[in-house]
Amino acid sequence: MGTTVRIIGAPMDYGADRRGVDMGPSAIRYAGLADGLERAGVDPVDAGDLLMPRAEERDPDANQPSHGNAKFLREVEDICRRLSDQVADALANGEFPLVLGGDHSVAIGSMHGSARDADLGTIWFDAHADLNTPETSPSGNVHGMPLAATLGRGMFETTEWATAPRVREDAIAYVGLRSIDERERELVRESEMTAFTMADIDERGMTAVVEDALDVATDGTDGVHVSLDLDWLDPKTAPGVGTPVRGGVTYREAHAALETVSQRHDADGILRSMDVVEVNPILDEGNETATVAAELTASAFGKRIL
Ligand code: Z70
Ligand code: MN
Ligand code: MN
Ligand code: MN
Repeated sequence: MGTTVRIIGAPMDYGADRRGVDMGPSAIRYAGLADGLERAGVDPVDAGDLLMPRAEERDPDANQPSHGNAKFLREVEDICRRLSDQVADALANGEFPLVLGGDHSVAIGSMHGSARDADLGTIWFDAHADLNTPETSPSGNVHGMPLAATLGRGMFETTEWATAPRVREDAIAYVGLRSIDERERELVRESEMTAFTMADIDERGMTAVVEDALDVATDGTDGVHVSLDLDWLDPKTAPGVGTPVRGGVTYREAHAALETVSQRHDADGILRSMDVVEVNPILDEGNETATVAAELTASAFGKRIL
């Protein structure tokens, strides 16, 4: 019997400016996620989607004053609390939690759930650093803040997410950064995280960079969380995202990256949880981005060409 992968849909769009990422879980399923996982040799079980109120019914600015400009923070917290429980449940059942976003603020919940009983390493595949705090964010969008929330930075110091100490800052590796806000740059530089940018990938090649990222994420940890933001890819390959940034990774580099993760998992059993986020079907062309998302997920779980 192979690993059971519990698919948890988190159709959350409170963290982003553009409506549409709430349709991500549905689009990724429609693109053949379960089939791809079966072909990879794992057993998918679908837990369905978390229920969430529609953004139109809520006031984006109804935050505690202590949380500054972070829009819909109360809603994000409520959903991430429930998501954290689902992720922890899956792990307690011996299943692998696979979270489908939704915008990237869902990672606050998945990492919190995954780090309850383990020192967690993290690989963050993203064009963006997602390390803004409510103080530094230019947009107020929480999808630009999940790592800051998880690490309890700035105004997030007083939130419950700051009590996830087993997310190990020094075991977080970014891969593919290319769009960092001015004030966020300092936060990245001052952090204990390791940042591999697009320049590193150009210079050294994707597989060498991902091997290094895996070394960072596995050093002294019990397991690795992989967070895959589809805007990591070049917009020509993944046009259906809210914040496309040119100069992203290619289809082949992306597969090489997830295959490298999967090979390390085959050898050492390192993977613990994963999220696939920021697919926006409204902005997509023929569900291409969701299809790439489903294919890359299958690669992460061991699907091979031959
Ligand atoms: C910008 C901000 C972001 C994802 C865009 C953008 C952040 N740094 N994150 N798309 N997933 O508004 O904080
Ligand atoms: Mn992101
Ligand atoms: Mn991004
Ligand atoms: Mn803490």
